[in-house]
Amino acid sequence: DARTDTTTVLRFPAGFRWGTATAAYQIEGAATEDGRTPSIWDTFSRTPGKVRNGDTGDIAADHYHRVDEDVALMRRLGVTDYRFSIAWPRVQPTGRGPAVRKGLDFYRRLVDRLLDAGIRPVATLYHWDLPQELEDAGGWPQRETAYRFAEYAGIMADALGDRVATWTTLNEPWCAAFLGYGNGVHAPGRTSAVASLRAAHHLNLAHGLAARTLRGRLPGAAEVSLTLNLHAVRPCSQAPEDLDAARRIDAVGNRIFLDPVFHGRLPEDLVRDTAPVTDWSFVADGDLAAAAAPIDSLGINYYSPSVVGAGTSESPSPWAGAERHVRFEPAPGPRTAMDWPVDADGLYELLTRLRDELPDVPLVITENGAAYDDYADPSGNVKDPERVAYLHAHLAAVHRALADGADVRGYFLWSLLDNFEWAYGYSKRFGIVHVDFATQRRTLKDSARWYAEVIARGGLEGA
Ligand code: GBH
Repeated sequence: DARTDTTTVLRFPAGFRWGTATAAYQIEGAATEDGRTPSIWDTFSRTPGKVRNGDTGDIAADHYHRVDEDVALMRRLGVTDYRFSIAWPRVQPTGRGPAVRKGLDFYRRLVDRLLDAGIRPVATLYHWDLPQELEDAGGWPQRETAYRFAEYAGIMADALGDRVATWTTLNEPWCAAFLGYGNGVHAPGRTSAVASLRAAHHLNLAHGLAARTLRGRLPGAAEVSLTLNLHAVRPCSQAPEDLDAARRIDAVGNRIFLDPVFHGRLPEDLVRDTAPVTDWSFVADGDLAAAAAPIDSLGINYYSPSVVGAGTSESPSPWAGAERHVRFEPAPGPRTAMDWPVDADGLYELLTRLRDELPDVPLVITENGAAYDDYADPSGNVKDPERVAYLHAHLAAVHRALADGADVRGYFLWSLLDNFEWAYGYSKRFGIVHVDFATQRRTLKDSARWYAEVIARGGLEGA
């Protein structure tokens, strides 16, 4: 028909990895089963006023008891890869000492089911659920936590290293440091600029120590990675003071991780900007070299860009002092249910920047997706047209970046399932599979069927 005549296919490279992503605390539930102890997110979500509607991850999407069903769903979608995270307090409840067998067994079972289904497991070691005991001992602002993390990484490499091909140390250390310890919107809910900078440094150190441990204990072909939520920062004008605002956010949002991890150094301008907060004397000799342990790829989570100019922002702030110099402007155009702007060009900008700055580092989109309300049509189909449009636009941006030389190896859609959306609880739905939390019934949304078609054809229908 006329439509097929005018439709071209934006084809992705052979071997491109098509995945979905989730995180342990957001889907597993079973918060007290089989020896799992509280993480900082259990404590935080049980503290009145921290999470919308008082929601917790106690049950979540009950994935702990529904592994077979959830892997079967992914098999229907045809994904090649599945990115999940391991709950540290399930495996090593106090953050120290020997592993709990039942905790390891759960992940062994998950990985076995994935391999049976022909789906490549991609494991993240830390997606924000620090064992509460380690927080009680000081949490990420203390360097001891980095050593504990490297030990836990070794436990997991020994337990699953023969079957998990890709290991990611940390998910979004920016959020862990600055939302957790800076503005307190995430667990553990502390509000201290110096604590957030110390946390960022110890997360970099933890990443590097864990990457070295993994490298030493995994088979040669295994891939070691890190996932960052890089901020696509745009100055609102080319005026020097607006450019300087963008530079500050780039320093404390992006280069604070990129420079240690890929170059073994701290950004000089960051050290200067944060002089009123800290002299960085918690950085010991050798830390930055340790943070720069070689890795095989960089994961990028992208949702929306930030437009900034000279001015001030509210406090408590996640920006470690930059809020006294930087104003965030509402970006124009449509928004998701999170009120985040829909702007696929930001993803293209990020990927081409990394192509230029880190030309030898393979890139993987480890999260991209959107929250929208869905609705059932009269025949019970779950409709989510805005999500399909969002995903289409962002995959087209990835395709454009590939065509322009960015080395993008895969795309993981956030998220497989509706889940516990952190401070928003269950009020925001990111899944391509609808979850009725009262019954735990899963129903594919239109976006899931659309994604399955994209994967099957190896690309997008263009205009
Ligand atoms: C990811 O976080 C998480 O990895 C995932 O668990 C989560 O469910 C998903 O995204 C959806 O939220 O803080 O001023 O810079 C993304 C967190 C949200 C952090 C947007 C940066 C921008 C506003 N990012 N946020 S600001």
